[in-house]
Amino acid sequence: MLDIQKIRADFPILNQKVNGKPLVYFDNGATSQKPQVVIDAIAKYYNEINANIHRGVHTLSQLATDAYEVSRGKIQNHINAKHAYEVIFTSGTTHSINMVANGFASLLKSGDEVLVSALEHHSNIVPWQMLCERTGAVLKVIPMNDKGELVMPEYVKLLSTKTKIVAVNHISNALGTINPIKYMIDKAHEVGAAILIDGAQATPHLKPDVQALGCDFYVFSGHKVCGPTGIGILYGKEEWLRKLPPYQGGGEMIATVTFEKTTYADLPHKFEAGTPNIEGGIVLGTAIDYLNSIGFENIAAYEHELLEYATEKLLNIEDLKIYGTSEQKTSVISFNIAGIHPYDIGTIIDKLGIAVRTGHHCAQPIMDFYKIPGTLRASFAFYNTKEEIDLMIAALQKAKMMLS
Ligand code: 7TS
Repeated sequence: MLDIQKIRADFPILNQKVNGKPLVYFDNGATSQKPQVVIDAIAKYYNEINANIHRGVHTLSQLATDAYEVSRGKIQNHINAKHAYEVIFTSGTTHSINMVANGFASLLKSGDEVLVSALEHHSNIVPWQMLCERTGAVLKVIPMNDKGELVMPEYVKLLSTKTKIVAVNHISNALGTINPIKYMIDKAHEVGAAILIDGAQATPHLKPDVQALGCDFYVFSGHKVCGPTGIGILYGKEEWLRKLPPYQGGGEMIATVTFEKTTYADLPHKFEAGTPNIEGGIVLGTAIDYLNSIGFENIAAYEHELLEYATEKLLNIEDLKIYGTSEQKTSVISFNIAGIHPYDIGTIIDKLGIAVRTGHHCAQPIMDFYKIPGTLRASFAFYNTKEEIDLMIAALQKAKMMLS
């Protein structure tokens, strides 16, 4: 059992009032709030060890380098990567996906196929479209059903020896669907395709085991797991990271440079050109430690309780429809009230202190599927409470009265 009040005390922002009302922060899918240990670790880095890494012999540079590499090791342990050098620091999920898609440009030819799913965030669609435009490869889409689940028999039918890479999210940001990724990874490998898992929405809720999953790439963002913005992870299997060309050229990614030829540094540095987000990399390790101290099993169990509680309460509101009713679902609820634009409701409940996201959630194809302009999305974290859900329900009732 989690002591939620004790956990809430770790997050100074949660004590705030917004528009004169206590803040109810239900936009965790967009970004998580930060605990004091993370905020302190940022200050500590700049107060005590700020220096560039991997280049100085001086003490501060060594301290910063050590802290950065210790953090890489923490991420390695957390996701159970075989080697620390399979963990590449990036600026976030979007950057990680672009790095892989860009690398595949050297491996694809006209007529090859790339599979994405109907449930993807734009950042797991657009880089693959760009890759297809560059190479003449064809983008194919794994369809979804009304419940917001991917249709596995259709996925299997789409796979062939033409499929070179599959890119699918672990959890949908717009609907909360948890996809059967282990099955999808195994099926991709049966036809010799690589597979990238977008873990941006999964990593706040569960601990992925990349070796047990067997995925070729797993990517996520620091800011959604209680870490800072501007830092993220690209996990890649060693064989793939060796095969892919570097994304950017510059300092720290080279072994030797002459005007005739450059040879690249070994992993992970081959993919980490330039001065990275040093503080972000170090503090991501602090954030992961914090989440592990709470425990992902506890987080999942408690968030599931919040999901069930909120789902039941929301469905009591007349004319309210929930989008995304998969059996396997995380604590994300997308919904609309008939005849009222989600933006109007979002604006009114913001005045009452409730922060939810409104719109297409960077997943326009999902909105097109349901033929709606967007939804309201409440996404819960382990520091939210049932009392906050009650406040949201009351605010929605009020908004509905005002707008209908
Ligand atoms: N993939 C998924 C599944 C996401 O949910 C997001 C961000 C991204 C990729 C991109 O992550 P970034 O950190 O590189 O921006 N999702 C959301 C969201 O649902 N609301 O705001 C951002």
